[in-house]
Amino acid sequence: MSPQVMGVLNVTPDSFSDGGDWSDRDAAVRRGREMLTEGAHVIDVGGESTRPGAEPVPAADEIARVVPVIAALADDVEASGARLSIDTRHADVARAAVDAGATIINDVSASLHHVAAATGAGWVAMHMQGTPGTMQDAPHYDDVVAEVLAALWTKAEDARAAGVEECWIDPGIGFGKTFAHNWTLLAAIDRFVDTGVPVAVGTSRKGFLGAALAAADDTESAPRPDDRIEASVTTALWAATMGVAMIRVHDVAPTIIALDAQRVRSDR
Ligand code: PMM
Repeated sequence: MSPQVMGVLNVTPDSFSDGGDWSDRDAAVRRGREMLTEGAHVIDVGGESTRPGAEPVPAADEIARVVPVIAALADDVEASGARLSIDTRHADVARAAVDAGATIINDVSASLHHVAAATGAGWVAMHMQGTPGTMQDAPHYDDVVAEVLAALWTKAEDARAAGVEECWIDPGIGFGKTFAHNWTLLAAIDRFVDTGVPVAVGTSRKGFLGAALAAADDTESAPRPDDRIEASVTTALWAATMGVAMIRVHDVAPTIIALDAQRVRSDR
């Protein structure tokens, strides 16, 4: 079965790829609707950049960015049978977003299961070593797959015990990970799938893809994030092949075309 596609909608001035593109409310709503027509299953609205070194945003500012966009998209999302998620680390933001119509908390801190339990929302527990401010200083693991897997398994168990009915795990590509860690996690993503907890993954436009493209081209300078689409789609297909159930992407249309082609091919 093809994975669900979660389209990224960052209502931020400073996200690494689409920062500033949708920080105007109307532009964000237009982009959300466009992703729905492209076939996105989930629209993931975020109001705080988590790129390495990003400054934290006060919860009130984050709420002011995301809630109007979620509220404006809620009817369209429901009409197309899709869902809204809130990408946040903050309980107040998660609650306000669920009140406005989000049904998934995409939790990059993997600490908000109590909000999911209290609201009945789904919960994505994403792994991060450290915080966005410091996570890329010197990420270290003895065994990155075993450690990330164990941490996420514990989070999923805690969530289930607290009454969360819909729980996802995500290895957090690029969050306190070297490029080598990212590749190792992707190569072993089937071990996460084997837990039986649905797996979400986000590789879209990330730095390790830029570095791989630069190396393949024998150049020092990585292509810009929006020139990493083919590499993003390739890793999305890999994840789908390995049984990942949700792929988080900036480029919804090419990802869905590639996933559809792969499904048709495997159905024959
Ligand atoms: N990556 C980013 C933000 N949120 N959420 C999940 N679940 N998984 C990810 O890999 C992930 C995420 C990176 O920032 P972006 O919004 O600029 O892509």
